[in-house]
Amino acid sequence: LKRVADDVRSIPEEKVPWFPCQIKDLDRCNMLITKYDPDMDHDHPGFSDPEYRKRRAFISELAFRYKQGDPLPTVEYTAEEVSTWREVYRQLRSIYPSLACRQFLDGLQQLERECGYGEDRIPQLREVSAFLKEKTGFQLRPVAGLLSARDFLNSLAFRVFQCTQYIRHSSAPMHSPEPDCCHELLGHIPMLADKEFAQFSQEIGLASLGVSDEEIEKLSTLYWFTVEFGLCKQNGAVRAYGAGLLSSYGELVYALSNEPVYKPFNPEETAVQPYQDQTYQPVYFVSESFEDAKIKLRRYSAAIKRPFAVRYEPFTCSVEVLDQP
Ligand code: NLE
Ligand code: FE2
Repeated sequence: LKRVADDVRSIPEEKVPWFPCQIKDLDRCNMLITKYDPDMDHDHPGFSDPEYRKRRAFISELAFRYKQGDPLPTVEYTAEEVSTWREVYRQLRSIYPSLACRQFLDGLQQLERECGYGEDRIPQLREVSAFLKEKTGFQLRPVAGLLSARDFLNSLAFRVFQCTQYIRHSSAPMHSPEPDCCHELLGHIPMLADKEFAQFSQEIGLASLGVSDEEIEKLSTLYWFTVEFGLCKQNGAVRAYGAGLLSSYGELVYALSNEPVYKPFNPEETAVQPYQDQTYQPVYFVSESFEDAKIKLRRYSAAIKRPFAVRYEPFTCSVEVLDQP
């Protein structure tokens, strides 16, 4: 039996939080967490740089105005921004071959060959989105900053990746506490070009639709220690697959040194591990393989209880809500 989201919301004994059912509903998934942005956070390297804050406000405006289906905005990056990108790209590129997982290296090579990735210019979201669409069906949507976990995860259900477009402050190229285009373009995009990873990302998204705040908190903690900061074994060595590591020279080197604590990845334990979002992680979870992390996280997501089931309908890019059989 088919139901639409509005019916589900009125099931009397279960209060189901609103969730997007059509791709255009993502226009409502825009709740920002502003605690780390340069206007709010006194420790942000851009806090006392009015030029930087003005630039951020300008780029934010492009994201606020964006509606699903609009062409993605292009940004003409300044020479200073390009030079920050160059520094980040050059440093990271030199250590990827020995520290990044195979799937990441494959994706990055394709982006360098087919999508103009390199140190001389910052790729535009528009061209990257077109590239991903062909590889895995993922598309990008501009976002003004760090999004709430629910809105971010819900978007993945539609193979939409919400992507920041500003760049980190030039004084701190090696680590940023908030996402920026270096983090998205270098950390996330190469992984999203992998078919299996894309499928797995969408499944996490589908699992997040309409679940309680407690479940969102656990799911986003798992996301944090895997998709953002995950390590895996590959040919006997530990490698990074998490985007937060792959976009931060400082933390990538740190995570693969013998300083931090490693724990084996286990969703039940990982989901309740307190995490650090201001500086390097005190603990990293290592999976036996990249595939192992994927299977375990997928199993965890699939087991989250809901009074209904969802099915993604690719022809209309919409989610069907079904009675739990
Ligand atoms: N620490 C990451 C970086 O420097 O690129 C960003 C993490 C965003 C969750
Ligand atoms: Fe991220």
